[in-house]
Amino acid sequence: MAGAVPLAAGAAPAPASKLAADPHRPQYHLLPAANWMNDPNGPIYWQGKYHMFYQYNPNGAYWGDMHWAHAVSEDMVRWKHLPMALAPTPGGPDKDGVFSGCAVIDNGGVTAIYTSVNPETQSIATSGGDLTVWKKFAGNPVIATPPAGLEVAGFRDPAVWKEGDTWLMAVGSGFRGKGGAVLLYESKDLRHWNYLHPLITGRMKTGTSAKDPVDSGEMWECPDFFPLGDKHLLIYSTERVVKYMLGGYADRQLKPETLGGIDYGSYYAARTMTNTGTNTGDRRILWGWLTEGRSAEAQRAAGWSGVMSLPRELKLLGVQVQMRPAAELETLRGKRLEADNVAGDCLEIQAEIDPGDAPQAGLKLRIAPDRSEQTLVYYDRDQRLICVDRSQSSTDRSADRGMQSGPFMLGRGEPLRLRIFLDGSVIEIFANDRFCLSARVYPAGPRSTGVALYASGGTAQMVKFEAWEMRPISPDRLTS
Ligand code: DQQ
Repeated sequence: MAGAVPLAAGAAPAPASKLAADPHRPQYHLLPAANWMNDPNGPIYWQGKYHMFYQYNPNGAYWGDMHWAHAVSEDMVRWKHLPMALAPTPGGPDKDGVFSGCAVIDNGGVTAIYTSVNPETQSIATSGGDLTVWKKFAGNPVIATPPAGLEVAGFRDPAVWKEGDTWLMAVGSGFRGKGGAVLLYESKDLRHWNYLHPLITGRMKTGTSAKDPVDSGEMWECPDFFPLGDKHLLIYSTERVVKYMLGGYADRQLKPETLGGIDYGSYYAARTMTNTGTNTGDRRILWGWLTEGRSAEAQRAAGWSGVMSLPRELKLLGVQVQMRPAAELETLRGKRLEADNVAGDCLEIQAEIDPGDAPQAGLKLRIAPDRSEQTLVYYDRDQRLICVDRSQSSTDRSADRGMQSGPFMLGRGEPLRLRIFLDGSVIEIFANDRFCLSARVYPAGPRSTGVALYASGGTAQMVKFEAWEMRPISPDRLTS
């Protein structure tokens, strides 16, 4: 895909051979052939294929000049890059960037709804067939200003769905000094929109004001809103994490009952799609941007930045949001590894651990033969957390070393069930189908690939353990 996009003058592309040899570059996650990517945009199942668009900078491995890049897949796992879908139009409302948004099926084709900048307004573009040719609507922007009388902290990242014959749009927003919000619009034709009211307004903690309203929670980015079981789920990104509200939906307002985290690690700007029309049932699939954990200089030097998460299936179990890796990922499993001989950086691991009397129990990953590097993933019984300790993940001091953690509690007698995907610098962790944390680590040693049980302060027991080598998704992924 990057090959189809001219690089900006002066930008030197990282040679494909360098990228291919980079041990930190994932092998079975979707990412562009080079350069920067961030948010998933408009994932959609259309005419028998899954299409993924995402924020992309063709000029290098840094954020800027936002485009919508495009990839297609038959199974949500193996991807083929296609030419750039949407680029800024000089002199147009999106001249300074085609920011995040969604895609819906309408009128025999696909309509993308996205944010144009500057200023932030909402625009649309239409396509059909293989979705490689897009036409921007001549009347863009379709929403030219935030609602009259509202002083908003931001106005972007539309999510659109249909109720009966009415289209609804949720726009990420918020109010300075108060909190984030999702603004709700309605339309009959995707072109003319009426503002209704906030779908939901958040209340920020007092005294948290920051320069950037996203850091303080005064601005919610990338909302997505949909039915899940007999409830509705809102996901939104703020304060560098993806949160959710689960509740009822009445009078076109969300009545939240439960709040939670979608992922407590290096994961942002999540967005979902349905599998409606596939032969695998009507599933709700979540995608997110795996952010980097190393310096901007290190990213530029590497020539790439950002990775798409693995597809995650969401379900409602009682009042619990269940999150599981999509079953299609099992088709990537290669050689099965014996428990006493597991090593690698391109693996799926399933471990069931009885923490016993150990206040901390889990796994050590990416262990160096001389123990100079290792990453700990464990349940902390007393603190009721799942933690990823990256303090010894890399001897390279430019890599993030911070602890990552999120709230989690095992029931009485419930074992810790970890499902972990290792892929270069990516560690995607699923615990007991109800907790996720995606971490990025950059071990410097080529042989930092060991895996072992971890327990501290007591004795834990491995009840079950299975692991597989994972196959790279496409030999052309690195250069196409
Ligand atoms: N990224 C996009 C915005 C969005 C942010 C710009 C979230 O539309 O708010 O690249 O990562």
